[in-house]
Amino acid sequence: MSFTHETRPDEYLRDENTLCACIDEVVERSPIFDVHTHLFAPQFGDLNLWGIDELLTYHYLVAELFRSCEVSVEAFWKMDKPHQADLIWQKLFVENTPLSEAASGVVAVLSALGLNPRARSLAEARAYYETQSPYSFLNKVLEISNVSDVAMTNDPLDDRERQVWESGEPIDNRFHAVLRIDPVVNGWTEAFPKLQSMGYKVSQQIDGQTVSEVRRYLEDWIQKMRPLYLACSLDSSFAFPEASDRERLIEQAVMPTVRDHDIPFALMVGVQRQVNPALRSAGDGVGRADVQAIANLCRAYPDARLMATMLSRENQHELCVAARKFRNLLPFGCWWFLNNPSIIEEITHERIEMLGTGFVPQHSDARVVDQLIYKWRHSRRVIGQALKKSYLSLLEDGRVATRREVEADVSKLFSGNFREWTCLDVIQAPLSYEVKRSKSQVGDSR
Ligand code: RAT
Ligand code: ZN
Repeated sequence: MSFTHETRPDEYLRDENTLCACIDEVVERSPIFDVHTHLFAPQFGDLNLWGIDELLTYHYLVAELFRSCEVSVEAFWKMDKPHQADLIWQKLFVENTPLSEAASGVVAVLSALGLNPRARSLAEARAYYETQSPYSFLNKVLEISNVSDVAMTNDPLDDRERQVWESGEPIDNRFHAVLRIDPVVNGWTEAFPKLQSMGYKVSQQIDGQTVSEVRRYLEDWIQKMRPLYLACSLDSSFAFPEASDRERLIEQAVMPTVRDHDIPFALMVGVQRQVNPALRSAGDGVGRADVQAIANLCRAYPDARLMATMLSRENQHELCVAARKFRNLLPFGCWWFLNNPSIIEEITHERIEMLGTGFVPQHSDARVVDQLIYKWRHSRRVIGQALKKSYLSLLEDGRVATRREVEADVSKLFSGNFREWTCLDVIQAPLSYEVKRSKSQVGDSR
């Protein structure tokens, strides 16, 4: 008699081998909700990046190129994308062994697609991609990586993106909007003329009218995009409270809006933007930040749901401690420079030890569809390792776990915690959305 997943009786995992085999299997077949990416649904046309040239010109690899050859940064930026990709392939994959995380990731993608990762040129890969179409390729990648849902990063101030939202074209429902507010919060001087051109009566000075108008902007785009959450990256100097435009905007516009709409606010803290501007998108760095700023926000807004990821490895333990103190804080992901297997395993284990399963272990940060394949293959593997360590120590301590428990825990980590945090089913239903919106009045103070 064969059992389906639902009808199979539960099973005690009494010894190390059975336990580890079960964790491997469950981790492998549990679908992922990828909570932070820079991917776009195919409806966004050219913003939907995929294919060998995009894969190889990923800014993580661009940064590595300049350490592996003498080409000048200026000469590189003058090349067109296929030539940049050829150069990166030659230097990082043909002349060197692709051992770094970003480089070995490309190898994993090529192998998964049946392409030769030792090829001397990109001819075979280019010929393969020529035969693919955006939709069927996307479907293939989502299937290989077992990713069910993808959160995008959406900026209404981007003209190309705004057009798609304004066209009202339905978006592939595996993709979910996330309203990114970096330009407003971090670059008000450049952002306010843009908001003015969109009809918002804002001024450079963050006065009462400007605050109301920023709230109107956020409300309009919450209506249009139905985002899962609002997100902002913050540099390592981020403090709360502080005397700054950034603080005024967060306190007077962002927090009242997320509270009224009952939408989480995700803080991504610890970047040092453009430490080497010549490298453009590859020129950002990392700095240790102050977790107190996040704790202060959690304390000031106990009814807001906050998510946080921090870029510095040194901040991870303090972030776990903050999450133990504030139930309105959900740590998520091993962000960017932390998205390396050795670090993901360490951080995941640390989080399990301090938070049980109350966190979101990883997001891919993929910019190119194909990257889902390697980013999730690598992350799944090490999240599985971290889980095995914890389950084995539980076994040693005298508690035998069951298969259902493993399934439930993995499901929380891979999608359930995030779905619950974002009230996914509620927030995406237009009716309840209207109800929430009616609570919201521009100009409310906290
Ligand atoms: O990881 C990245 O690709 C970075 O360039 C950033 O985009 C970062 O993830 C961010 O969202 O700001
Ligand atoms: Zn990102």
